[in-house]
Amino acid sequence: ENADVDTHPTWPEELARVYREAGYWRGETFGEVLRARADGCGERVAVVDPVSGARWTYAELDARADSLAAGLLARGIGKGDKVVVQLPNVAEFFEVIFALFRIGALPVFALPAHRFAEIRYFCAFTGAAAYVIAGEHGGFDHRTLADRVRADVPTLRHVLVADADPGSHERLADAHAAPVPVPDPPQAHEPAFLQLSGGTTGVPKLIPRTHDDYLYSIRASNEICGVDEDSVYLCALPAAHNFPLSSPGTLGALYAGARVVLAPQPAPEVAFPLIERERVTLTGLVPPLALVWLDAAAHRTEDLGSLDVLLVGGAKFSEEAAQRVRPTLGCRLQQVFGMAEGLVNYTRLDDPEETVVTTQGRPISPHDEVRVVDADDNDVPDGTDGALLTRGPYTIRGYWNAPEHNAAAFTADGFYRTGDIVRRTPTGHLVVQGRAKDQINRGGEKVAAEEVENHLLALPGVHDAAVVSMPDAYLGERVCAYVVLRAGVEPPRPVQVKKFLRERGLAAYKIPDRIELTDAFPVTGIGKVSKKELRAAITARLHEK
Ligand code: J2J
Repeated sequence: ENADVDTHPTWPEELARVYREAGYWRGETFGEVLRARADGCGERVAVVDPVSGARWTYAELDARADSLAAGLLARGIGKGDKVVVQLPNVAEFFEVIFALFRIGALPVFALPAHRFAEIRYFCAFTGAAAYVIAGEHGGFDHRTLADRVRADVPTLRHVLVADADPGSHERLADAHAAPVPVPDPPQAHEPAFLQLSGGTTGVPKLIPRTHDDYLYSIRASNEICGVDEDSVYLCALPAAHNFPLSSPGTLGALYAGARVVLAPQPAPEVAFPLIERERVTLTGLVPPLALVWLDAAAHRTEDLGSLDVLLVGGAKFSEEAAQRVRPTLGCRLQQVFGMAEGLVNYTRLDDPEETVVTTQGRPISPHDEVRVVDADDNDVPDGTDGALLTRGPYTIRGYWNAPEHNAAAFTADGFYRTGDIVRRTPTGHLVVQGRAKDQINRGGEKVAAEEVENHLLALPGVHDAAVVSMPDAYLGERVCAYVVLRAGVEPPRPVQVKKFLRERGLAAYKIPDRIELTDAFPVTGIGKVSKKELRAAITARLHEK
């Protein structure tokens, strides 16, 4: 599984030229952007971390990125190396990623919820040279996990811990050194990092995003969401996720010379006081959290008057909930339908209210090509449901080192098959109608059915497994696993199955919420497991009660 060479398809040269000439790709890198802000507005506060009390200015963040870059180079980490970054919402996240951007090493963005199964895979698959963690987080000791991964992955030479007690590893704070010139700085057309795909396959796919393409999406997002140097962005979702990172997210705020405030948790008890104290102007939430905020706003007393824009995306936001945003939170709503692979759609701040509450927005760029097609890839008329295909100036042409999967996930002419079923309105806005990919969207957290099925098949006594979504009033969907046992096997209790998966090191959000034992799976006409029937069966069962 460990590839020696980095490969992935990229944009054809004639289109790359169009994107450059349109001014989308400006040949600028993230490291240079931070330097320019440090030069232009160095004394302004860039990052606020209420847990550590850090309030880093642009000049400080810039200096920290430089000294960490020097320390990483001294440890033999340099251009093209991969570094798995698994940090919660702490200021160090930014010094780490900007240090890596500066030396041209690629952060691999893990989520705090990931465990041994995911982290070991990211490290092994990318041949990661280092892994950056926060000692303990959410009651879990990442240092111990790092020990296990290190024993398993020979390329992993460094574990850096952003915490006072690094255990058997090295303290991130000790990895800073006197700044040195970077020998071989990255170029803007090269990948800046590997982002995680929501995934539909047995193992997660990695997404190479270039400085050029990502900076374009961020700059354009800032314009669409009204982000300027006076904005204050509250990062309430996990910072490494593509939505809070780039839509317009923390990187949008930093691009604008604005301020990022890091919420250690998205709960209203934590986030509302931060909004009041730091005069937050915009933030992004997944629909279940938006619901919690809407309910909490009725009884909490904090002044949320500074909040101007709430972005909601990652999963479908219901029209009823969308209608409550303005009256309840006193701010404007922007729906955002995006994906780590690229394409991001926003409702516009000047769209009619009807459009804002009933659609998931329209693409960022005039150069985003969007097709809505039937099963034979023929375009369907506006207003008709179809599969969404897209290509454009910030949508990848292929996953990192995944040629076989790329052949299925992209058309021959480079359109990404999003797996989303949408309808296009006459104004070009998209309404998400469903999904044709084998994935569960658990309140914005994506679970690849096949990945969970593979883990279930490792449980002794399991003959077959099929993982499907089941409806849920709060999360939209939850994860249901149907399991067929071998003949004569004593049926396990659901808690035993869940415990088995946890012990294998699967992230908590992927552990099935419900386990259904069955004798056989319904099959389709061509003999495949009919997930449609399984979804219908579990939905009916839930309604029985
Ligand atoms: C329905 N489904 C949605 C929405 C994403 C901004 C916002 C979100 C993401 C993200 C992102 C949806 N309504 N409003 O990267 O920059 C589902 C679709 C999509 C998948 C992508 C961003 N917004 N989705 O969620 O890579 O199925 O990115 O293809 O995690 O989430 O998931 P992900």
